[in-house]
Amino acid sequence: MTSGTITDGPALRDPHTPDSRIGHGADYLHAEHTLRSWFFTTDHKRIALLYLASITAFFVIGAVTAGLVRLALVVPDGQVFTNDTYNKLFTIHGVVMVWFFLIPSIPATFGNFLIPLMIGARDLAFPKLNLASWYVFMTGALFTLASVVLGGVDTGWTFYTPLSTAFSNTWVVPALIGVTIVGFSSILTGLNFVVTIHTMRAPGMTWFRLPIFVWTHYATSLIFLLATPVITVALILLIAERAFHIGVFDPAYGGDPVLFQHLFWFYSHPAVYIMVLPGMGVISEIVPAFAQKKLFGYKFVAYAAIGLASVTFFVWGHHMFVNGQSDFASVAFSVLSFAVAVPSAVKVYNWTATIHKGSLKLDTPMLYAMGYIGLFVLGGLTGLYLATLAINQHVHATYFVVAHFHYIMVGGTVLAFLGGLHFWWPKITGRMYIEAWGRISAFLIFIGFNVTFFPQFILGYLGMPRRYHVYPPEFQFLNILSSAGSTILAVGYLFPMVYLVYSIWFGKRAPANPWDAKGLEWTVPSPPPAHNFLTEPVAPKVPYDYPLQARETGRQHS
Ligand code: HEM
Ligand SMILES: [Cu+2]
Repeated sequence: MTSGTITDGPALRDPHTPDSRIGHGADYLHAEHTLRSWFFTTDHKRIALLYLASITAFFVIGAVTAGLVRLALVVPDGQVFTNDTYNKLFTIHGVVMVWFFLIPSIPATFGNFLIPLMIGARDLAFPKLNLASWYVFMTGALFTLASVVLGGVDTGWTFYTPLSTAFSNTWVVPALIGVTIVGFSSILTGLNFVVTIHTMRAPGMTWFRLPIFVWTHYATSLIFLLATPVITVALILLIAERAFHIGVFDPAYGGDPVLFQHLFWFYSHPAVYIMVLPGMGVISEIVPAFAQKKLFGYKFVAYAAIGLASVTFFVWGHHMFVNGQSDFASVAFSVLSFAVAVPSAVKVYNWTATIHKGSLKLDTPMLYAMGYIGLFVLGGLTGLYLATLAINQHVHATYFVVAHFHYIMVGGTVLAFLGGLHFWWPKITGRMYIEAWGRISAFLIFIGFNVTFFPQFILGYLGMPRRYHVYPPEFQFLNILSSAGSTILAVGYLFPMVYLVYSIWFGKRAPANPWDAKGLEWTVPSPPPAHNFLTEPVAPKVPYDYPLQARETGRQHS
């Protein structure tokens, strides 16, 4: 890091800052006020907030379309929307949630905000590139949303050929261009994180003193760098195929539609871990803080992040068990998919062991963390069902799959995102939210989520296909239950949007470390100064230096 400039408080301050601002610490929020200072900022913390605002807006679009899909499914005869509108609704929902919410959510907001603070750095390695990533992201997202305004897309978020090339009459090309552009943003962010973590660590911040949050973002960045180019190429080929019939995927021109699925899932399965690993990083920070206990098996948790990031590249074929690949390939992909359970289970066991005999504080972030662990376990176990060849035959492309991936992605990523948002909210904004409201909405979300998605496991098992809105009347009860749950869930999501925003103006001022948490980000004031550290940061000798540790069990903390 650029030590030397970081010596003492006053020396760090911008000489042009008026004295009145130095009065309240010239924190990053108040360092400058103009709109220009936000849209051309190179401060990783401000860029994090640009992302936070953007992904929140996209989440709202995704949530509203989900609500409409659930509304349509209340009746079995498909009379609420036309077939065409229904297809467009679930496509927008999936596209927006995956590409514009889930993938950027934790890395682009908390990763951006926290990685430099956690490793004791002034900023990311390439601050201008960081700002450029946000502009690239917004350009891509607006391209795709333009296709919605023009008339919508009906291919599903997976853009499978030949539907997306030969049969769909909708605005596939602008949607694809947007998603392709957003991929570049991921690549730039991944590059920035990898270089930052390698080169900008404060003196004494060795690899095995890094918070797990940083480890998981390192692993995620490797996936960004290695997998995203593949989807970029696949989507460019798809655009070319649709526009010029070049014959890569369309059999009529000598292409192969299954090839698209290989390329798509070679990225999109690892992308599941782009969504899940950062969430695991968040949980690994929250659990020790609210148990006041060292993270159990730190090194195993760190290795498990790299393990997951590696194995995830070898399982894409589990999406294609019934779409034409050799039996040998299917067996291999099935076995490899089971292997993913090992590092996942390592993490779950280590969080559980950290909670065990801890001195638990059940504040909002911890409620989210515990909800996360439960839902992730259920999502993960049902993944093993799907990886089993014979069971997959039965439940492929049914609501069982929809339930499974929502347990992983909403139960996992979204709960971790909300847990992290509450955990670091005092640090980000300098204000406390009202704890009672936080707990109420955590409960609503947990209950609403399960009422929405658990019935879908049963629906899928009974044979209700995904992406259909006309279904046999005997499935109606479970569908109504699911739609009712989604209403509770929507209220649960709405609450934080209100009370968190309220807290920005009316919340109590936050101390530097409201949770007695460890980690360098808690040593700086809330909100942090524009330049992060007023004095040279000193890396803690042990990560997660909490008072309690797992000695009672007779095991040595690693
Ligand atoms: C408000 C809660 C939500 C409800 C009620 C909901 C409902 C649905 C429904 C009904 C489908 C269509 C399934 C089908 O027919 O194939 C769907 C698909 C999907 N949802 Fe959600 N969802 C919700 C939240 C989310 C969230 C938060 C995410 C991601 C962050 C997400 C990601 C997806 C994806 C990726 C698809 C796949 C779309 C496709 O198959 O084309 N959902 N969801
Ligand atoms: Cu997969």
